[in-house]
Amino acid sequence: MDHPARTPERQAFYDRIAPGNLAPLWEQLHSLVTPAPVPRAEPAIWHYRDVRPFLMQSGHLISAQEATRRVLMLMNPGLGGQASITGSLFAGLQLIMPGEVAPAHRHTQSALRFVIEGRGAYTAVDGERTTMEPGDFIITPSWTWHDHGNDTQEPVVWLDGLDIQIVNLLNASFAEGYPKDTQPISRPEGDSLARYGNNLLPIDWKPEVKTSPVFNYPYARTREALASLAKNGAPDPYHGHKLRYVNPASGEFAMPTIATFVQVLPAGFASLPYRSTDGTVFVCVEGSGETRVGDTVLRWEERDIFVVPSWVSHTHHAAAESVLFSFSDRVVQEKLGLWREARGNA
Ligand code: GTQ
Repeated sequence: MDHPARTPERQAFYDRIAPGNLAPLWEQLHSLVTPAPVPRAEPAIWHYRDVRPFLMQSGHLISAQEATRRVLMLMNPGLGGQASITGSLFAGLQLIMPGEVAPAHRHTQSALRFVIEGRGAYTAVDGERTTMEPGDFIITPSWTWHDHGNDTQEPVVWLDGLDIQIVNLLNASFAEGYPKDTQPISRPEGDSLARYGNNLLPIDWKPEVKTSPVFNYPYARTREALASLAKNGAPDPYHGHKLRYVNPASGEFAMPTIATFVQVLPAGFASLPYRSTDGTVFVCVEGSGETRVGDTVLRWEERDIFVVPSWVSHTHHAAAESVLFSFSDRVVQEKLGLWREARGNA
């Protein structure tokens, strides 16, 4: 749709009103209110084998202590240097070297951690530590104290996903450091999972926050569920066998601002075209294959990270049996009544 002609008389008017902080909507209406999403984010992939050498170099360049968080941000090439992987979400790869601590702090941004390489590092959230294993999905809820540490002999790397752009859009960012590097531990490891993660809840417990009380969803359990699904029935033609991570106290997504998912695609499986309004970040946890995103083909293998922007039709093709973890802002869009999806070529 064209905007109306810009006659000299109209231009002179626009120039007269500009100093008064005014502008004509009719010059911009159709780029502001578009008939369908026009994401600036592009389909993109980060191959872990290419990124890992840079991550390890960063490990010698700066300590986790000095950096506070040693993270290489995944910069969507369409977003012009904005620290985002989609229009609304931040992603980065965080490295903790043996013996290091990433000092305790808290912020209103929520974070997810998806463990990519190494095992045995810990993250502590509000008085409880959890040991990180590859494929674990770990939550740092808004405004909770958190520090990370690595007492093992190997580097540990995880993918961070944060709602930084959402919080900043709303100008609701608060952050502060803890007076010490590590926070005191008040509960034994596994306490949250035991209390909240077994389809049981403490009798008098009432949730006080919107985030799941389970803060580590261990991969071993997730993988077992996926294996049973794959054995017990046919895959969905669009998603394969796909599950969402839930908050057991509410049945909602595990986090209030970031929706998380995991799916298994059988060997040789090719999904039908699908699109939705939530730009989505995928991690290949197991297997290999490719995802066609519009005209772009993204070929992935284990530990690769790729992004499908909002409303771009895509299909997955799994060469081997594959597991994909993913996250998006779907939970926000659903709460606001904005989320849409389309199956097939609709
Ligand atoms: O681990 O607390 O990737 O505060 C970005 C900001 C990680 C963290 C990030 C953060 C963190």
